[in-house]
Formats: sequence, structure tokens, C-alpha cells
Amino acid sequence: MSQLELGFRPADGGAEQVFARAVVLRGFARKYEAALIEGVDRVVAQAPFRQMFTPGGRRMSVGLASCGTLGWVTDAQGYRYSRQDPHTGRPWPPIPVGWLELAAAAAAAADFSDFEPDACLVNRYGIGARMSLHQDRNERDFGAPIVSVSLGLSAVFMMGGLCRSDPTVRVRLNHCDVMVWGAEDRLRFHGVRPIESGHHDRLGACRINLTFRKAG
Ligand code: MD3
Ligand code: FE
Repeated sequence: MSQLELGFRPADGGAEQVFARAVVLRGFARKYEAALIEGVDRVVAQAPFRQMFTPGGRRMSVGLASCGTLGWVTDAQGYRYSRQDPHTGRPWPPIPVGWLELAAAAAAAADFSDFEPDACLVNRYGIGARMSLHQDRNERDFGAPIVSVSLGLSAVFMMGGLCRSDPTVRVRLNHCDVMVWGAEDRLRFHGVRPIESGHHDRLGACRINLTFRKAG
């Protein structure tokens, strides 16, 4: 098991290649910061954060919301994408326009052209919240990359291989860092270590992560 931790707050604008097609773009979201924070408020006013249950009946520590034509949900029936928010019965709010611009620009910077996501998950981590190792495989087409944007408190990501038991590397992600992964790295197991206590100027005692996907 590698305990290597990559990226100790290097300067903005640096790109760190974690795997061949998995890259961290340090500070890439900084010029979109206002649009991101306003957008989260707008999205969660319509589709509030909720702690969903895994098919196995465990309550997730992370609060989830979605925007876009498809939103990710989990309950006793399983993990899937849905056109409606089960909480309100209504369609999910649209992905804010500025967010789509950021997602496409980040994907292009990592050599994935024409990224047009139809789903954006908004994950809220309080202190101690975590996400255990998993693969993202509910999307129809694994050819498109995933783009993730970190906001607020920093987090340590774990990235493994194609088997749950493969060794993992750790990467610290900070406010406004963007990660893009796809192609042969699209199905790697990954997770988030429990968030350490702290306070962020803009977001308080929490971390918010946006993940843009082409789900349908
Ligand atoms: C892909 N979210 O919502 S995204 C998820 O920070 C999810 O909220 C996490 O996993 C979050 O499904 C992580 C960034 C990430 C990190 C490591 C990876 C994606 C990765 C390693 C391999 C592949
Ligand atoms: Fe994931």
C-alpha cells in the first residue's frame, strides 16, 4: 500500500499527472469561484442536500444533491440515475451555465475534447464525512471523462486500481482544485478519507465537491 501523498499545496496552474489519464489541475476553478458558490446555493434551494441510503441500508455520511437532466440516487432499489428528484418529484435544477464552461475547459485542459455533461452531483461533506472506495459505473458511456471540482475544506482522495484490493495512492485536494479522469483510468476505485476538522473562509466547516458526468 503506497502512503505517498501527492501535492502539498503547490502553486495554482500546476497540472499533476496522477495516472496517464487522471490529472489534478491546481486552482483551475479559482476564476469561477463566485459562480460556483452562488450556483451551489441556487441548486440546493431547489434540490436540497440529503443523506441517502445505500442498497445495503447504510446511511451515507455525505449529503447529496444533483443538477442536470439526470441526477444520481441510491435507495433500497440500488444505485442509478433518475430524471426526477425523489425528494420533490420534480426535475433536477439545470446545471448553471458557468459550471458547464468550467467543466468543458477543464476536460479540454486534460485532453478530453467536447465534454458535455448531463449530470452534476453536488456532494456535501461535514467534518468526519467520508466516501468509501467505489467505482463510478452507473453512467451509460465510459468513453466520457469525469470532472470534479473541490470547494471548501481540503480532502485526501484515495485512488486505486480496477480491483478494490489494489494499492491506492493519496492526493490532497484543496479549494478550487479540479480533477479530470477518463479513458483507461475511468473505472479506477476511489474514495475520500474522513474530512478533518477545520474552517473555511467561504464555506465554513464543510467541503463541497461537484462531479460532472455524461450519464445518459
Ligand atoms: C476517479 N466523489 O461522487 S471525486 C463521487 O470528492 C465521488 O466527492 C468524490 O467519488 C468526492 O462518485 C471523489 C474525485 C476523484 C478522486 C479520485 C479518483 C475521482 C477519481 C480516482 C480514480 C478515479
Ligand atoms: Fe466516485
